[in-house]
Amino acid sequence: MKIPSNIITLLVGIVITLISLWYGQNHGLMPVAASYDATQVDGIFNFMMTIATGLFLLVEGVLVFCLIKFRRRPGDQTDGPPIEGNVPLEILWTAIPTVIVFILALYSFEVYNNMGGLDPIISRDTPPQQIAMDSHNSDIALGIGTSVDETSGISPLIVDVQGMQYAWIFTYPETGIVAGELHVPKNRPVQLRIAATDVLHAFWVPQLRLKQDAIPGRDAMLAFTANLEGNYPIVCAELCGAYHGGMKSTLFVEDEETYAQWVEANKPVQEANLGETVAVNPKNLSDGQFLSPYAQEMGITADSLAQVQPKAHHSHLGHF
Ligand SMILES: [Cu+2]
Repeated sequence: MKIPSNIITLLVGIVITLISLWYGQNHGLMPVAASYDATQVDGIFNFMMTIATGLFLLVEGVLVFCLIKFRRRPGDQTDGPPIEGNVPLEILWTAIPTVIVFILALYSFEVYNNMGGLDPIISRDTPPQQIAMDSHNSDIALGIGTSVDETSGISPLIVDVQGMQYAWIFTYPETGIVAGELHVPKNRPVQLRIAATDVLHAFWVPQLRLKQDAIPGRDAMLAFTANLEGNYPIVCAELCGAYHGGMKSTLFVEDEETYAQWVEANKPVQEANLGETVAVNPKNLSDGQFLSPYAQEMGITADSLAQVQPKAHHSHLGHF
């Protein structure tokens, strides 16, 4: 019994579709998604992967099939049949990619808009003069703004990000912290104001699916709400000089408590009532006050310091 060829074509089509749908969700090419935005980006990536898998199987399948089916038999010296053009086929294989590209364009625009790509402005909680300052030298705002899902009434954590040869510097206007690592609490909207001091850099966190050029003299922003605790690499993704490859940092997404502890441990010293002065005369401080900024990271409190070798540093300072 011979199975009709259109039935075989249908079955092959179903198998290719099923394999494509499965592989589109199980390609394993992406790192974990640490934000809702990242999940949306994965949606479009998986969709493109599904289409690409189907096309690959179709094109390679036909190729391999034809290689075997239409191979030259022994003793066959004839030419192949002269086939010239096929208008319906031309129309079909122009129309299908056109439709696919249109769907992808609409889908990606939708995702970009959802992420805040059309609205990369600093949130309304920022004082107006700050907004004016941020946009004074740019006609078009760059980056990804706060998305609709992120404007949930929680004031965003604003961090100034400076790219320089060869490091990232993170300044927190809220607490005055300056750090070489980026710490953010989970589920709180974050707005990064990104700039560069020397040459082009690019701020990239694969797990957030976000990348933004850092441009000297021009501000850009990236907004996101991380929803998965963990440590993620921050990579400079723009060749910026000899040590570009070493321009790496880490994004720490932490729970509220861990983040609060980090803020407490890294707050500038003047927060501890040492006044606004840049230089503090240590003679006016008790032992505990003098040593606590240095001992804090070791988990030693001012009280326990006071019990160890009282007046120790005064005796040393007496020589100056
Ligand atoms: Cu760089």
